Amino acid sequence: MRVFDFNSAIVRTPGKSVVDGLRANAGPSPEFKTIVAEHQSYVAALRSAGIQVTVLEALEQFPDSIFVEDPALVFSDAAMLLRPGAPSRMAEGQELSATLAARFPQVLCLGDGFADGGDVLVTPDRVLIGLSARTNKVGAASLQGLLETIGLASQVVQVPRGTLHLKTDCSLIDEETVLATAELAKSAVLDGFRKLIVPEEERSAANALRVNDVVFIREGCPRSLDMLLGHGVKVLPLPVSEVGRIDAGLSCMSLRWLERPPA
Ligand code: CIR
Repeated sequence: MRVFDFNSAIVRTPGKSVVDGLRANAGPSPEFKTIVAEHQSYVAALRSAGIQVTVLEALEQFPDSIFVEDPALVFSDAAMLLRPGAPSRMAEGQELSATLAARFPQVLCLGDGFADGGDVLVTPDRVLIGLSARTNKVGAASLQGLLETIGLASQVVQVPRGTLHLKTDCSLIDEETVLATAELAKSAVLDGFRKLIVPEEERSAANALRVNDVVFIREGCPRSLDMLLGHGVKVLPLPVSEVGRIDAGLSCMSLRWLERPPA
């Protein structure tokens, strides 16, 4: 099985408060109706890729809670509740715990420090954990310990300064290839991978998402689209301009895993 083979996902419906989601830079606020439409096309795209999607209720008290990727990490054998580095997001994990407990054989909890799922890139031979403003050294070390308990090797890497998460700047396209910003590609973080580098004016295309045989990319990034098509993968452009206003993209709106049939 490939690390991007999935049959199950969890998403959360956006609440009206989503327009107050965290963002690093000032700019126009996102429009609620358009975020809802973007979320719906994302869910439809997951379903069209063969995923059974569980849609959780909106949580108005947590504006960023549609970005379910950050407070948890999921694998076939275990789910992990993380400790998001933004204070306003810290309690989002508790809101997921019953859902995860009902679906996974075990739910492990990060003990110390902070770690966001957006800083975690699962690759065939190791899990990369990015140090960022949201994931600190203690959290990364604690996460390495949890991963070890389920037999996964990991490596801690540095996210470029000013970049929200590791996966803001890169995504796994196939077992040997990553899509990345030039800034991340020139560091040693992705050594060993074939790198497809997005043009500077399409930086946000680096947060793509491989799901089974298709790669979701941000709509409106023609050069990145051509590069991926030239690489020989099936690509589905999706609208994310409004979630992009609150620093989000394609990976962050779901938790994805391969649920194995009972033995
Ligand atoms: C935040 O700043 O936490 C949200 N506004 C965006 C989170 C995006 N998460 C991700 O890419 N994994």
